Amino acid sequence: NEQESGHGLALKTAKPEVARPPLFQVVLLNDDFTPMDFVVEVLRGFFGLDQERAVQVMLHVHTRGKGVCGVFTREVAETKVTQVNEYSRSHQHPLLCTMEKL
Ligand code: TYC
Repeated sequence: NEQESGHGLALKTAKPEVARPPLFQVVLLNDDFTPMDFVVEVLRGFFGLDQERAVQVMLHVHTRGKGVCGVFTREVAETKVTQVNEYSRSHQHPLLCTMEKL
């Protein structure tokens, strides 16, 4: 960002540099009770996955214990986590959604 301007003095120039915000994975955790169809509906409805990708992610969570729903900036990730957990609770399911900094 320093530039030589002929008289030997370095001047700060205005290179349009923008900081990339920290990113967060939104993660679903497995449990023994939430129906598979409900998890697929959550992945479609809150994360915009198509049926095939939603089933893949749900089965990954089911077999591996957790799985990534998407990657977002902090505010968007926090909103997804809150909305998914409230939605699951309102349907009496224990499904847990969390976030992890990348
Ligand atoms: N393990 C659940 C079942 O057998 C299905 C499930 C998948 C639950 C993913 C939660 O995040 C989850 N019905």
